[in-house]
Amino acid sequence: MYEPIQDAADRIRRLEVQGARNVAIAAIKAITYGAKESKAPKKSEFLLELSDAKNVLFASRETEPLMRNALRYIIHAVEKSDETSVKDLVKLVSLVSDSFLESLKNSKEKIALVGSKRVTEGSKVLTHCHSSTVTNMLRRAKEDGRTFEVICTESRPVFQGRITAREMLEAGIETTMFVDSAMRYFMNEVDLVVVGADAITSEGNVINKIGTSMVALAAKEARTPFYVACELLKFDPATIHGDYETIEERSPQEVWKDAPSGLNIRNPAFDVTRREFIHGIICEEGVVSPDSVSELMSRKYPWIFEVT
Ligand code: RUB
Repeated sequence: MYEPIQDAADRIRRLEVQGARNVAIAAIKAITYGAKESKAPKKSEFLLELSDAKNVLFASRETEPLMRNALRYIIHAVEKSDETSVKDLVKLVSLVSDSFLESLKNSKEKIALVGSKRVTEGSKVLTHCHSSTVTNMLRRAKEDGRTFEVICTESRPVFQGRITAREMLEAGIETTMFVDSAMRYFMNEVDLVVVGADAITSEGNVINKIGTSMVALAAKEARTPFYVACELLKFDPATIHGDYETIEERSPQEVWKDAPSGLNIRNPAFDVTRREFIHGIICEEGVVSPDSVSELMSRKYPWIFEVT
């Protein structure tokens, strides 16, 4: 949906659009829409508008480097273009946005192709929250003719696990859901854990829905392979320069609407899973070690270090 910037930012903030990939897609479409609506007379003013749009979208969710990388890439293309006519720059935004969206689609398919091979006949696969990359990969394994079961967590406090459960049932995959705290209880039955990611840091650590690091801990203790399926563009280049990825804290209302006054409630949206818990990152380059991500980024996406 191509919609105004503020509308897109509001929908992202309210989680009507959720998951890093969908957030990035909505933001890319919004900036394209914003560019088309621009009345800026000059390139410099057009760039200022793009920068304002970027700031509004960045603020909608803090822990989303894929969105940040995408928007910076698009704006950078305008900055470095020799074109001065705003009309032509609007066309450029559309062109660059479309090619970014296309590359996201290709990565998703490549991840499905590679990762689905890890889903073996008769296996049980556990996932946490809702990752469109993971559900696409599982659908692919089903389309390839394998029978397996998906086990998913609820993902408190806003139950994204229900989105996963619905999608898996629609794909004809046997699915079981349990409360987040039953994770260790079921882990011994599980053959494979696959989760998505919001961010990858320069150390190869992965940031994903709150609770992911506990899933990884339980998987390690039970010796269950733990994989992350995500495109490399979730890498945050700022982490190379020492910055920490900010972890978004959401409203306490999501946890308890009419909580007694005086009660402190914390509601972090994500946590960090250290690389030593991760068997592999399933990405568009194949199944890679978390240690190799920084190097892969410099080889495959060198621009990421220039557009920060
Ligand atoms: C969603 C979440 C997902 C990642 C990856 O959290 O943690 O695992 O964003 O998703 P939220 P995708 O619901 O708070 O956005 O693979 O679709 O990019």
